[in-house]
Amino acid sequence: MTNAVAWFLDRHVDEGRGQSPAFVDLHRSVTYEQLARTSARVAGGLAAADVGRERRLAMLMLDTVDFPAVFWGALRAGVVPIPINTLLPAEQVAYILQDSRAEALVVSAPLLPALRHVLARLDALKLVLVASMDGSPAAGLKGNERDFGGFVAQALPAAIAVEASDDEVAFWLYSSGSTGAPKGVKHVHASLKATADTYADQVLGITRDDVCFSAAKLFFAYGLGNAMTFPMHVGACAALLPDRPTPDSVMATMQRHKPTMFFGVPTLYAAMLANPALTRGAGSPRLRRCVSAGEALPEHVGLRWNEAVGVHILDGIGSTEMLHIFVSNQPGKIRYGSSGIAVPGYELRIVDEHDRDVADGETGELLVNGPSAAEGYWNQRAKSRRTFQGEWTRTGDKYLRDAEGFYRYQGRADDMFKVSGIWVSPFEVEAALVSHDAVQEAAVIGREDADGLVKPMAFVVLKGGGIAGEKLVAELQAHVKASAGPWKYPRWIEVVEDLPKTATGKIQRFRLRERFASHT
Ligand code: 3UK
Repeated sequence: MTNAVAWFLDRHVDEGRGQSPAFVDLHRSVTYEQLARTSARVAGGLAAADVGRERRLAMLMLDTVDFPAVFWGALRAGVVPIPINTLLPAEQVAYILQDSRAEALVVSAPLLPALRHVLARLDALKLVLVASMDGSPAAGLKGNERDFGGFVAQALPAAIAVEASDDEVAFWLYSSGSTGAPKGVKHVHASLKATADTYADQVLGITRDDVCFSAAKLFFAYGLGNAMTFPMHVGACAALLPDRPTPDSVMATMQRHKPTMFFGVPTLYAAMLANPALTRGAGSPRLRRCVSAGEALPEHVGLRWNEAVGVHILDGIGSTEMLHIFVSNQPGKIRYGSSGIAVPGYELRIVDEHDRDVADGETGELLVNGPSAAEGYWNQRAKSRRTFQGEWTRTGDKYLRDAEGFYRYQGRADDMFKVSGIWVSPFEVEAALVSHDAVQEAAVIGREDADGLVKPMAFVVLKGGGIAGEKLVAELQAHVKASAGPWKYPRWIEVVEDLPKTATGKIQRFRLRERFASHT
């Protein structure tokens, strides 16, 4: 194989499917041929702007038809796109831009105002393109900012895609680790097709007639497969929703585009079940597959969804490091409350602390061997060596294999946890809390809410040993939302006199966790 753009995009045009719809969003739709053309112009424009091969292009983009145009345009030119979580505070986006030394940035217009103040200090950044939501010229641009649509219209299309080997790094995704700073995960060209050949073909059974809708956004590895590479693998279509995925916005999208495949996170499934407007098919009479990933799907959510909607949810575990799902429930082979079995093409081991395989029913760390493992972390040699050990990738997840051979999630090997499918590092929330004047010390754990879904809970020691009124609690929550990220705020805050610590002063979060019925 060569450059991944040849398989996912150009092949469809060459084989006469150029007029098939590829993506549709709230304002626009594009065919495979239009996407091929636009991406060729993006590639030509990048070359003209002297953003060279192997240089990085950051994408802070909401889900619109421009997203695939930028991603494939970059690959066509050999430029490395880096989709970034659009929910991150500006400082964290700045960290990623700096760490990756991105030379170009494409930013969705609604996200620009909050980001502007950090852009000036990024020396490597020489091209800032602003994409409106509907393709009209972006308004109110300042300094060297350029309208993305204008950039595309003026660019000369690149004649051909650059040659790339299967093993060449194609794109990066940033993943947050337990020590806070996110790590650039480098993925090669062949990995995109590997996830499509394994999970999309053999678990989902995707076909050209499918319409994919992922509530999880394209900037996540999960969304990138669900709503971009999987449909493009077979010449199918994806419906994109740039807005926040609430039960209402998701159901409206289901009714409008009648997808056959829907991808969400457990929190969203639970919220939709709580919505009285939920009907069979969740608004789409053609719905045939529902997928959940990002965190464990509580058994009762799966069962209730199947009863109400009439379609099973396939829970599966994936990671940014493995690009997509490698253990999954499969049509006709579902155990709710488990992550399922190995996806064809992937091998699994569960090992103890000496890397010896454990017996069925015993808990250990899950290791995975498969074709889509990342090449490593950018500029993080020690972490790369710890995670990518020869053919095996360490997941950092505790699992057991039950008597039937199904893999059951038992929590993280570290203190990290997931909220709405997105990583939360307790360190990061604690740092945000102690940056508030009233807080002396803080410890954060994941705690299950009434639906069995994990949310942050904080234990804080106040300066001067005070107690927290409702006003202070609300203030601390707003403070964390603004400085760490909106999904990271503690839903519960308990004031304590001191925190449990080891002799060396490390907070013993497990002692706090023991007080709550959470397995994380
Ligand atoms: C946890 C799960 C239990 C687990 C992802 C699908 O979530 C994805 O990638 P991330 O890098 O996080 C990876 C970690 O998330 N996890 C994910 N799915 C499940 N835990 N049950 C699940 N079903 O700790 C894992 O190590 O954000 C999901 C596809 C691609 C992805 N990148």
